Amino acid sequence: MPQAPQRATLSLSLTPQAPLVAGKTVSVVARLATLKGGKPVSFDDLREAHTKKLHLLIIDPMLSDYHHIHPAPGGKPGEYVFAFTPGKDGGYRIWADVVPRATGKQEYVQADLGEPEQKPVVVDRSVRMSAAVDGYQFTLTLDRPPSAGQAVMGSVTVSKDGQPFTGLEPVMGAFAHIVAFPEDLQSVLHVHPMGMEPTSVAQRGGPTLDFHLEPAKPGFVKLFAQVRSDGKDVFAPFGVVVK
Ligand SMILES: [Cu+2]
Repeated sequence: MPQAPQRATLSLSLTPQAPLVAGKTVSVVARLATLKGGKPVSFDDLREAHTKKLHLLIIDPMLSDYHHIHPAPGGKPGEYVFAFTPGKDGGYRIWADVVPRATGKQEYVQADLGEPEQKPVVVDRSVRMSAAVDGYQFTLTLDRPPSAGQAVMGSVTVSKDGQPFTGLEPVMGAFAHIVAFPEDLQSVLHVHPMGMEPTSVAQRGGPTLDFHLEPAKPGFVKLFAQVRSDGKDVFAPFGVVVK
């Protein structure tokens, strides 16, 4: 069972170099620092997790435009830069998924990018247990109706042209990454399939990826499964309601 993330010990600030406009790429400077004392946090202060030291999990308030980005170090200690092309106008919420050397524990550091939405946000709360993306069909199954504070076993099955797909390529040291966003955007969950993780780029996975999920609160949760095939990342969206 994945360990519950640690309370944040770091702060994250984000400075887009231009206003966010849907479809337009903007350069963003991110700064990581310790909450106590504001000391810059550089890559040397972070441990690698899933082949990267800093994963940014990015979502819009309508839970429809998810990005997973790995910034490069910037010019100053604790500074990082990345290019971001929003699919939507308005603001985004970002979590830095990191393991500080100081604690050795995974934590999610939250910050907002761009202007928060002025008008009330309408989230599509429909339950979606299947998705068709880029010619792949994805099916999500859960071993029980999800309820708050209880672990649920999930599996995502991938097929192509009606056949089970077994050509999933390793992506960030796993055959898939599942990220869950509760609709209140106060937390995030990043989990990986159970079982053997790929040890070489030549290995292939699928069709079924099993994982654990322990939603903390009741309400609507948007899930994204990220897999890689033919060198291209594919993101499959699902929607579940936690009791
Ligand atoms: Cu990542």
